[in-house]
Amino acid sequence: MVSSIDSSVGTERNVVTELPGPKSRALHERRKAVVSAGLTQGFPIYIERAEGAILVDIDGNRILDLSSGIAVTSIGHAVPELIDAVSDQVAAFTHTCFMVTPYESYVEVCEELASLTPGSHAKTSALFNSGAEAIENAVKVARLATGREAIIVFDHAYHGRTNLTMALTAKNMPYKDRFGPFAPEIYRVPMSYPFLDGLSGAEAAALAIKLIETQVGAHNVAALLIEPIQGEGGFIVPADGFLPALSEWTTKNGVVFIADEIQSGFCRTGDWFAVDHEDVVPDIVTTAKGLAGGMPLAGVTGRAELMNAVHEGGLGGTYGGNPVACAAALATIKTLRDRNLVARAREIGEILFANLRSLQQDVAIIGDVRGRGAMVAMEFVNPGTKEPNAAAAKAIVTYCNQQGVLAISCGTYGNVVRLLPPLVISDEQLADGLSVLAAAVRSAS
Ligand code: PLZ
Repeated sequence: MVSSIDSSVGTERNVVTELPGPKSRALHERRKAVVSAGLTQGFPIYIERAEGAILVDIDGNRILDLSSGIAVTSIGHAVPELIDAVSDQVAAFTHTCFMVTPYESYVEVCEELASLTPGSHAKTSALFNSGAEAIENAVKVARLATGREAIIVFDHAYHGRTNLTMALTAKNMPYKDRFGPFAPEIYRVPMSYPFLDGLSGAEAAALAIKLIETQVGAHNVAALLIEPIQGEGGFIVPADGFLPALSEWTTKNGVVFIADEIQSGFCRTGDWFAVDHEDVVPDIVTTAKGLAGGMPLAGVTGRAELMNAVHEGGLGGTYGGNPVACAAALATIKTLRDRNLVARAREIGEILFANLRSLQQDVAIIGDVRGRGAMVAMEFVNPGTKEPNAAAAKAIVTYCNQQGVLAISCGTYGNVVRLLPPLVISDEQLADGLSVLAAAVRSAS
Protein backbone atom coordinates (compact mmCIF):
# COMPACT_ATOMS: atom_id res chain seq x y z
CA MET A 1 0.00 0.00 0.00
CA VAL A 2 1.21 3.47 -0.78
CA SER A 3 0.80 5.64 2.29
CA SER A 4 0.35 9.38 2.45
CA ILE A 5 3.34 11.43 1.43
CA ASP A 6 4.94 13.22 4.40
CA SER A 7 3.71 16.69 4.00
CA SER A 8 4.11 20.06 5.63
CA VAL A 9 0.63 21.10 4.52
CA GLY A 10 -0.88 18.03 6.20
CA THR A 11 -2.64 15.06 4.71
CA GLU A 12 -6.13 15.61 6.09
CA ARG A 13 -8.99 17.57 4.62
CA ASN A 14 -9.74 20.55 6.83
CA VAL A 15 -12.31 23.22 6.07
CA VAL A 16 -11.85 26.33 8.21
CA THR A 17 -14.11 28.87 6.45
CA GLU A 18 -17.30 28.63 4.47
CA LEU A 19 -16.38 27.67 0.88
CA PRO A 20 -15.43 29.66 -1.07
CA GLY A 21 -13.86 31.60 1.81
CA PRO A 22 -13.71 35.40 2.09
CA LYS A 23 -10.32 35.77 0.35
CA SER A 24 -11.39 33.56 -2.53
CA ARG A 25 -14.64 35.47 -2.89
CA ALA A 26 -12.78 38.79 -3.01
CA LEU A 27 -10.31 37.45 -5.58
CA HIS A 28 -13.18 36.12 -7.65
CA GLU A 29 -14.62 39.64 -7.82
CA ARG A 30 -11.22 41.00 -8.94
CA ARG A 31 -11.08 38.28 -11.58
CA LYS A 32 -14.40 39.28 -13.07
CA ALA A 33 -12.96 42.63 -14.16
CA VAL A 34 -10.08 41.12 -16.12
CA VAL A 35 -10.64 37.42 -16.89
CA SER A 36 -12.93 36.49 -19.76
CA ALA A 37 -16.35 35.29 -18.70
CA GLY A 38 -16.01 32.59 -21.37
CA LEU A 39 -13.93 30.35 -19.11
CA THR A 40 -15.68 27.65 -17.09
CA GLN A 41 -15.99 28.70 -13.44
CA GLY A 42 -15.73 25.38 -11.62
CA PHE A 43 -15.20 25.68 -7.88
CA PRO A 44 -13.81 29.20 -7.33
CA ILE A 45 -11.54 28.56 -4.36
CA TYR A 46 -8.17 30.03 -5.26
CA ILE A 47 -5.27 27.68 -4.66
CA GLU A 48 -2.04 28.72 -2.97
CA ARG A 49 -0.17 25.43 -2.73
CA ALA A 50 -0.67 21.70 -2.85
CA GLU A 51 0.97 18.45 -1.79
CA GLY A 52 0.06 14.85 -2.46
CA ALA A 53 -3.75 14.79 -2.70
CA ILE A 54 -4.34 18.01 -0.73
CA LEU A 55 -4.91 21.47 -2.18
CA VAL A 56 -4.57 24.46 0.14
CA ASP A 57 -6.56 27.58 -0.74
CA ILE A 58 -5.82 31.20 0.12
CA ASP A 59 -8.22 31.03 3.07
CA GLY A 60 -6.25 28.14 4.58
CA ASN A 61 -8.75 25.40 3.71
CA ARG A 62 -7.31 21.96 2.97
CA ILE A 63 -9.22 20.40 0.11
CA LEU A 64 -9.10 16.70 -0.83
CA ASP A 65 -8.35 16.44 -4.54
CA LEU A 66 -10.34 13.73 -6.35
CA SER A 67 -9.83 15.30 -9.78
CA SER A 68 -6.07 15.79 -10.29
CA GLY A 69 -6.70 18.88 -12.42
CA ILE A 70 -8.63 16.64 -14.86
CA ALA A 71 -6.30 13.61 -14.78
CA VAL A 72 -3.04 15.56 -14.88
CA THR A 73 -1.33 15.34 -11.48
CA SER A 74 -1.49 11.56 -11.26
CA ILE A 75 1.77 11.43 -9.29
CA GLY A 76 0.31 13.93 -6.80
CA HIS A 77 1.17 17.54 -6.09
CA ALA A 78 4.64 18.80 -5.12
CA VAL A 79 6.47 15.55 -5.80
CA PRO A 80 10.12 16.05 -4.74
CA GLU A 81 11.55 14.32 -7.86
CA LEU A 82 9.52 16.60 -10.11
CA ILE A 83 10.42 19.74 -8.17
CA ASP A 84 14.13 18.89 -8.42
CA ALA A 85 14.00 18.00 -12.11
CA VAL A 86 12.10 21.14 -13.06
CA SER A 87 14.21 23.44 -10.84
CA ASP A 88 17.47 22.05 -12.24
CA GLN A 89 16.21 22.47 -15.79
CA VAL A 90 15.05 26.04 -15.18
CA ALA A 91 18.52 26.84 -13.86
CA ALA A 92 20.22 25.16 -16.85
CA PHE A 93 18.09 26.65 -19.66
CA THR A 94 14.37 27.18 -20.19
CA HIS A 95 14.09 27.28 -23.97
CA THR A 96 15.98 27.01 -27.21
CA CYS A 97 13.20 25.79 -29.53
CA PHE A 98 13.88 22.16 -30.42
CA MET A 99 13.62 23.00 -34.13
CA VAL A 100 16.44 25.56 -33.83
CA THR A 101 18.88 23.81 -31.47
CA PRO A 102 17.90 20.47 -29.90
CA TYR A 103 18.57 18.96 -26.44
CA GLU A 104 18.71 15.48 -24.93
CA SER A 105 15.57 15.46 -22.76
CA TYR A 106 13.28 15.72 -25.83
CA VAL A 107 14.97 12.63 -27.28
CA GLU A 108 14.67 10.82 -23.93
CA VAL A 109 10.92 11.57 -23.68
CA CYS A 110 10.48 10.15 -27.20
CA GLU A 111 12.48 7.05 -26.19
CA GLU A 112 10.15 6.57 -23.21
CA LEU A 113 7.06 7.07 -25.38
CA ALA A 114 8.36 4.53 -27.90
CA SER A 115 8.94 1.92 -25.22
CA LEU A 116 5.82 2.55 -23.09
CA THR A 117 3.16 2.77 -25.81
CA PRO A 118 1.74 -0.54 -27.04
CA GLY A 119 3.44 -2.59 -29.75
CA SER A 120 7.06 -3.54 -30.42
CA HIS A 121 7.23 -1.93 -33.88
CA ALA A 122 9.55 1.03 -34.63
CA LYS A 123 7.94 4.25 -33.39
CA THR A 124 8.78 7.92 -33.57
CA SER A 125 7.16 10.86 -31.78
CA ALA A 126 6.67 14.60 -31.99
CA LEU A 127 5.97 16.73 -28.90
CA PHE A 128 3.47 19.56 -28.50
CA ASN A 129 1.92 21.77 -25.80
CA SER A 130 -1.65 20.56 -25.37
CA GLY A 131 -3.88 17.62 -26.01
CA ALA A 132 -5.76 19.43 -28.76
CA GLU A 133 -2.50 20.23 -30.54
CA ALA A 134 -1.47 16.58 -30.37
CA ILE A 135 -4.79 15.52 -31.90
CA GLU A 136 -4.45 18.09 -34.70
CA ASN A 137 -1.00 16.75 -35.54
CA ALA A 138 -2.06 13.11 -35.40
CA VAL A 139 -4.73 13.95 -37.99
CA LYS A 140 -2.18 15.80 -40.15
CA VAL A 141 0.13 12.78 -40.10
CA ALA A 142 -2.67 10.31 -40.89
CA ARG A 143 -3.92 12.38 -43.84
CA LEU A 144 -0.48 12.91 -45.30
CA ALA A 145 0.60 9.29 -44.83
CA THR A 146 -2.57 7.79 -46.35
CA GLY A 147 -3.36 10.44 -48.96
CA ARG A 148 -6.98 10.26 -47.72
CA GLU A 149 -9.15 12.89 -46.00
CA ALA A 150 -12.02 11.41 -43.98
CA ILE A 151 -11.69 11.13 -40.18
CA ILE A 152 -14.05 8.88 -38.20
CA VAL A 153 -15.00 9.97 -34.67
CA PHE A 154 -17.60 8.80 -32.18
CA ASP A 155 -20.69 10.01 -30.35
CA HIS A 156 -19.78 11.58 -26.97
CA ALA A 157 -16.17 12.13 -28.09
CA TYR A 158 -14.03 14.93 -26.71
CA HIS A 159 -10.80 15.85 -28.48
CA GLY A 160 -10.31 19.58 -27.77
CA ARG A 161 -11.37 23.15 -28.44
CA THR A 162 -9.29 24.30 -31.45
CA ASN A 163 -11.07 24.56 -34.78
CA LEU A 164 -10.28 21.06 -36.03
CA THR A 165 -10.74 19.47 -32.61
CA MET A 166 -14.09 21.24 -32.06
CA ALA A 167 -15.23 19.45 -35.20
CA LEU A 168 -13.96 16.16 -33.76
CA THR A 169 -15.66 16.80 -30.39
CA ALA A 170 -19.31 15.71 -30.18
CA LYS A 171 -20.99 17.97 -27.64
CA ASN A 172 -22.30 21.34 -28.79
CA MET A 173 -22.72 23.21 -25.49
CA PRO A 174 -20.41 24.64 -24.26
CA TYR A 175 -17.63 23.57 -26.61
CA LYS A 176 -18.86 24.40 -30.12
CA ASP A 177 -21.93 26.57 -29.91
CA ARG A 178 -21.73 29.46 -32.45
CA PHE A 179 -17.96 28.89 -32.92
CA GLY A 180 -18.28 27.40 -36.42
CA PRO A 181 -17.87 26.87 -39.29
CA PHE A 182 -16.06 23.66 -38.49
CA ALA A 183 -13.48 21.67 -40.43
CA PRO A 184 -14.86 19.31 -43.10
CA GLU A 185 -14.44 15.57 -43.69
CA ILE A 186 -15.29 14.53 -40.13
CA TYR A 187 -17.81 11.66 -39.79
CA ARG A 188 -19.38 10.59 -36.49
CA VAL A 189 -20.58 7.07 -35.69
CA PRO A 190 -22.15 5.53 -32.55
CA MET A 191 -19.91 4.67 -29.60
CA SER A 192 -20.35 1.43 -27.72
CA TYR A 193 -22.22 2.58 -24.57
CA PRO A 194 -23.23 -0.64 -22.79
CA PHE A 195 -25.46 1.08 -20.20
CA LEU A 196 -27.60 2.70 -22.90
CA ASP A 197 -27.26 0.57 -26.05
CA GLY A 198 -27.23 -2.89 -24.50
CA LEU A 199 -25.03 -4.14 -27.36
CA SER A 200 -22.02 -6.43 -27.17
CA GLY A 201 -18.72 -4.99 -28.34
CA ALA A 202 -18.90 -6.99 -31.56
CA GLU A 203 -22.44 -5.78 -32.30
CA ALA A 204 -21.60 -2.13 -31.60
CA ALA A 205 -18.47 -2.37 -33.79
CA ALA A 206 -20.42 -3.98 -36.63
CA LEU A 207 -22.94 -1.13 -36.50
CA ALA A 208 -20.22 1.54 -36.62
CA ILE A 209 -18.34 -0.23 -39.42
CA LYS A 210 -21.50 -0.62 -41.51
CA LEU A 211 -22.14 3.12 -41.26
CA ILE A 212 -18.55 3.96 -42.20
CA GLU A 213 -18.60 1.64 -45.19
CA THR A 214 -21.96 2.81 -46.51
CA GLN A 215 -21.74 6.52 -45.73
CA VAL A 216 -18.03 7.29 -46.13
CA GLY A 217 -16.33 4.37 -47.91
CA ALA A 218 -13.38 2.64 -46.25
CA HIS A 219 -10.98 3.74 -49.02
CA ASN A 220 -11.71 7.41 -48.21
CA VAL A 221 -10.90 7.08 -44.52
CA ALA A 222 -7.52 8.38 -43.33
CA ALA A 223 -8.04 7.67 -39.63
CA LEU A 224 -10.37 6.37 -37.00
CA LEU A 225 -9.91 8.44 -33.83
CA ILE A 226 -11.19 7.13 -30.51
CA GLU A 227 -10.77 7.58 -26.76
CA PRO A 228 -10.45 3.98 -25.48
CA ILE A 229 -12.41 5.14 -22.43
CA GLN A 230 -14.22 8.38 -23.12
CA GLY A 231 -13.44 11.18 -20.68
CA GLU A 232 -15.50 14.37 -20.95
CA GLY A 233 -18.28 12.41 -22.69
CA GLY A 234 -19.06 10.48 -19.49
CA PHE A 235 -16.35 7.91 -18.68
CA ILE A 236 -17.92 5.57 -21.18
CA VAL A 237 -16.14 2.22 -21.25
CA PRO A 238 -16.92 0.41 -24.52
CA ALA A 239 -18.10 -3.20 -24.28
CA ASP A 240 -15.31 -5.80 -24.48
CA GLY A 241 -14.39 -6.55 -28.05
CA PHE A 242 -15.42 -3.15 -29.47
CA LEU A 243 -11.91 -1.71 -29.70
CA PRO A 244 -10.29 -4.93 -31.01
CA ALA A 245 -12.95 -5.22 -33.75
CA LEU A 246 -12.40 -1.61 -34.84
CA SER A 247 -8.64 -2.05 -34.74
CA GLU A 248 -8.87 -5.16 -36.92
CA TRP A 249 -11.09 -3.32 -39.43
CA THR A 250 -8.66 -0.38 -39.65
CA THR A 251 -5.72 -2.72 -40.28
CA LYS A 252 -7.61 -4.53 -43.02
CA ASN A 253 -8.58 -1.26 -44.72
CA GLY A 254 -5.35 0.74 -44.50
CA VAL A 255 -6.95 3.16 -42.02
CA VAL A 256 -4.80 4.71 -39.26
CA PHE A 257 -6.12 3.77 -35.79
CA ILE A 258 -5.49 6.75 -33.47
CA ALA A 259 -6.02 6.13 -29.75
CA ASP A 260 -6.61 9.37 -27.85
CA GLU A 261 -5.07 8.42 -24.49
CA ILE A 262 -4.86 12.03 -23.33
CA GLN A 263 -7.16 11.44 -20.36
CA SER A 264 -6.92 7.64 -19.99
CA GLY A 265 -3.15 7.22 -20.39
CA PHE A 266 -0.15 7.09 -18.06
CA CYS A 267 -1.32 4.51 -15.49
CA ARG A 268 -4.69 6.15 -14.85
CA THR A 269 -6.70 3.02 -15.68
CA GLY A 270 -4.34 0.53 -14.01
CA ASP A 271 -2.41 -0.08 -17.21
CA TRP A 272 0.05 2.30 -18.82
CA PHE A 273 -2.61 2.90 -21.50
CA ALA A 274 -6.31 2.04 -21.60
CA VAL A 275 -5.91 0.07 -24.85
CA ASP A 276 -3.48 -2.29 -23.05
CA HIS A 277 -6.47 -3.81 -21.28
CA GLU A 278 -7.58 -5.45 -24.55
CA ASP A 279 -4.14 -5.75 -26.16
CA VAL A 280 -5.07 -3.30 -28.89
CA VAL A 281 -2.04 -1.84 -30.69
CA PRO A 282 -2.89 1.58 -32.16
CA ASP A 283 -1.02 3.00 -35.15
CA ILE A 284 -0.80 6.38 -33.38
CA VAL A 285 -1.25 7.23 -29.69
CA THR A 286 -1.83 10.78 -28.45
CA THR A 287 -0.78 11.62 -24.88
CA ALA A 288 -0.77 14.71 -22.62
CA LYS A 289 -2.16 15.39 -19.11
CA GLY A 290 -0.64 12.64 -16.87
CA LEU A 291 2.53 12.59 -19.00
CA ALA A 292 4.23 15.56 -17.36
CA GLY A 293 2.80 16.05 -13.86
CA GLY A 294 1.23 19.42 -14.61
CA MET A 295 3.71 20.95 -17.03
CA PRO A 296 2.20 21.43 -20.50
CA LEU A 297 3.40 18.63 -22.75
CA ALA A 298 1.70 16.38 -25.29
CA GLY A 299 2.94 13.62 -27.55
CA VAL A 300 2.04 12.04 -30.86
CA THR A 301 3.67 8.62 -31.04
CA GLY A 302 3.18 6.38 -34.03
CA ARG A 303 4.53 3.80 -36.43
CA ALA A 304 7.80 5.18 -37.78
CA GLU A 305 6.65 4.79 -41.38
CA LEU A 306 3.62 7.02 -40.71
CA MET A 307 5.34 9.63 -38.55
CA ASN A 308 8.37 9.80 -40.85
CA ALA A 309 6.27 10.15 -44.00
CA VAL A 310 6.03 13.86 -43.15
CA HIS A 311 8.46 16.18 -44.97
CA GLU A 312 11.05 17.96 -42.83
CA GLY A 313 9.48 21.05 -41.27
CA GLY A 314 5.94 19.71 -41.62
CA LEU A 315 5.57 19.31 -37.85
CA GLY A 316 6.62 21.70 -35.12
CA GLY A 317 5.82 24.76 -33.01
CA THR A 318 7.83 27.21 -30.91
CA TYR A 319 7.30 25.61 -27.51
CA GLY A 320 6.51 21.98 -28.31
CA GLY A 321 8.68 19.71 -26.15
CA ASN A 322 9.91 22.62 -24.04
CA PRO A 323 12.93 21.47 -21.96
CA VAL A 324 11.24 22.21 -18.62
CA ALA A 325 8.18 20.19 -19.64
CA CYS A 326 10.44 17.35 -20.88
CA ALA A 327 12.32 17.31 -17.55
CA ALA A 328 8.93 17.12 -15.79
CA ALA A 329 7.85 14.23 -18.02
CA LEU A 330 11.01 12.23 -17.31
CA ALA A 331 10.57 12.76 -13.55
CA THR A 332 6.87 11.87 -13.82
CA ILE A 333 7.51 8.64 -15.72
CA LYS A 334 10.23 7.67 -13.24
CA THR A 335 7.86 8.35 -10.32
CA LEU A 336 5.05 6.33 -11.92
CA ARG A 337 7.54 3.43 -12.31
CA ASP A 338 9.38 3.71 -8.99
CA ARG A 339 6.18 3.90 -6.93
CA ASN A 340 4.44 1.26 -9.05
CA LEU A 341 1.48 3.57 -9.51
CA VAL A 342 0.02 1.32 -12.19
CA ALA A 343 -0.67 -1.22 -9.43
CA ARG A 344 -1.91 1.51 -7.08
CA ALA A 345 -4.40 2.64 -9.77
CA ARG A 346 -5.83 -0.89 -9.78
CA GLU A 347 -6.11 -0.90 -5.97
CA ILE A 348 -7.85 2.47 -6.04
CA GLY A 349 -10.23 1.06 -8.63
CA GLU A 350 -11.09 -1.91 -6.41
CA ILE A 351 -11.82 0.39 -3.47
CA LEU A 352 -13.91 2.79 -5.58
CA PHE A 353 -15.93 0.02 -7.26
CA ALA A 354 -16.63 -1.83 -4.00
CA ASN A 355 -17.86 1.37 -2.33
CA LEU A 356 -19.84 2.86 -5.19
CA ARG A 357 -21.50 -0.45 -6.18
CA SER A 358 -22.69 -0.97 -2.62
CA LEU A 359 -23.98 2.61 -2.53
CA GLN A 360 -25.81 1.89 -5.80
CA GLN A 361 -27.78 -0.87 -3.98
CA ASP A 362 -29.13 1.70 -1.53
CA VAL A 363 -30.19 4.56 -3.78
CA ALA A 364 -32.31 4.69 -6.93
CA ILE A 365 -30.48 7.52 -8.74
CA ILE A 366 -27.22 5.72 -9.56
CA GLY A 367 -27.90 4.11 -12.93
CA ASP A 368 -24.37 2.92 -13.59
CA VAL A 369 -20.96 2.70 -11.92
CA ARG A 370 -18.21 2.30 -14.47
CA GLY A 371 -14.62 3.00 -15.36
CA ARG A 372 -11.31 1.29 -14.89
CA GLY A 373 -8.59 1.68 -12.27
CA ALA A 374 -8.54 5.20 -10.87
CA MET A 375 -10.88 6.52 -13.59
CA VAL A 376 -14.34 5.78 -12.19
CA ALA A 377 -17.71 7.49 -12.49
CA MET A 378 -21.36 7.23 -11.53
CA GLU A 379 -24.11 8.00 -14.04
CA PHE A 380 -27.20 9.53 -12.41
CA VAL A 381 -30.70 8.79 -13.65
CA ASN A 382 -34.28 9.48 -12.69
CA PRO A 383 -35.30 6.57 -10.43
CA GLY A 384 -36.52 3.50 -12.30
CA THR A 385 -35.43 4.88 -15.72
CA LYS A 386 -32.27 5.53 -17.73
CA GLU A 387 -33.19 9.16 -18.24
CA PRO A 388 -30.30 11.50 -17.38
CA ASN A 389 -30.49 13.25 -14.00
CA ALA A 390 -28.12 16.19 -14.38
CA ALA A 391 -29.64 17.94 -11.36
CA ALA A 392 -28.46 15.10 -9.10
CA ALA A 393 -24.90 15.21 -10.50
CA LYS A 394 -24.79 18.97 -10.01
CA ALA A 395 -26.12 18.77 -6.44
CA ILE A 396 -23.61 16.04 -5.56
CA VAL A 397 -20.63 17.99 -6.90
CA THR A 398 -21.79 21.09 -5.01
CA TYR A 399 -22.25 19.14 -1.77
CA CYS A 400 -18.78 17.60 -2.08
CA ASN A 401 -17.20 20.95 -2.86
CA GLN A 402 -18.79 22.57 0.17
CA GLN A 403 -17.31 19.80 2.33
CA GLY A 404 -13.86 20.37 0.84
CA VAL A 405 -13.84 17.42 -1.57
CA LEU A 406 -13.02 18.26 -5.16
CA ALA A 407 -15.02 16.06 -7.52
CA ILE A 408 -16.16 17.10 -10.99
CA SER A 409 -18.92 16.15 -13.40
CA CYS A 410 -18.87 15.16 -17.06
CA GLY A 411 -21.10 13.52 -19.67
CA THR A 412 -22.95 14.57 -22.78
CA TYR A 413 -26.02 15.01 -20.57
CA GLY A 414 -24.09 16.43 -17.58
CA ASN A 415 -25.31 13.57 -15.40
CA VAL A 416 -22.02 11.85 -14.55
CA VAL A 417 -19.78 12.46 -11.52
CA ARG A 418 -16.22 11.34 -12.15
CA LEU A 419 -13.37 10.49 -9.84
CA LEU A 420 -9.76 10.96 -10.93
CA PRO A 421 -7.78 10.98 -7.68
CA PRO A 422 -4.01 11.39 -7.66
CA LEU A 423 -2.61 7.84 -7.67
CA VAL A 424 -0.66 8.62 -4.49
CA ILE A 425 -3.86 9.19 -2.50
CA SER A 426 -3.75 7.19 0.75
CA ASP A 427 -6.41 4.66 1.80
CA GLU A 428 -7.44 7.03 4.61
CA GLN A 429 -7.85 9.97 2.25
CA LEU A 430 -9.82 7.84 -0.21
CA ALA A 431 -12.13 6.59 2.57
CA ASP A 432 -12.68 10.16 3.72
CA GLY A 433 -13.56 11.31 0.19
CA LEU A 434 -15.88 8.35 -0.33
CA SER A 435 -17.76 9.02 2.89
CA VAL A 436 -18.43 12.62 1.82
CA LEU A 437 -19.45 11.44 -1.64
CA ALA A 438 -21.84 8.86 -0.18
CA ALA A 439 -23.45 11.51 2.02
CA ALA A 440 -23.79 13.75 -1.04
CA VAL A 441 -25.48 10.99 -3.05
CA ARG A 442 -27.87 10.13 -0.20
CA SER A 443 -28.80 13.76 0.23
CA ALA A 444 -29.53 14.10 -3.51
CA SER A 445 -31.69 10.99 -3.71
N1 PLZ B 1 -8.54 14.49 -25.65
C1 PLZ B 1 -9.48 12.67 -24.34
O1 PLZ B 1 -9.72 14.60 -22.28
C2 PLZ B 1 -8.90 17.35 -22.50
C3 PLZ B 1 -10.83 19.39 -21.23
C4 PLZ B 1 -11.21 20.44 -20.27
P1 PLZ B 1 -6.15 19.85 -23.99
N2 PLZ B 1 -9.91 17.14 -21.53
C5 PLZ B 1 -10.16 18.22 -20.58
C6 PLZ B 1 -11.90 21.59 -20.97
O2 PLZ B 1 -13.08 21.83 -20.65
O3 PLZ B 1 -11.28 22.26 -21.82
C7 PLZ B 1 -8.75 16.33 -23.61
C8 PLZ B 1 -9.18 14.99 -23.43
C9 PLZ B 1 -9.05 14.09 -24.49
C10 PLZ B 1 -8.11 15.75 -25.84
C11 PLZ B 1 -8.21 16.70 -24.84
C12 PLZ B 1 -7.69 18.09 -25.11
O4 PLZ B 1 -6.57 18.34 -24.32
O5 PLZ B 1 -4.79 19.72 -23.35
O6 PLZ B 1 -7.19 20.42 -23.07
O7 PLZ B 1 -6.09 20.58 -25.29
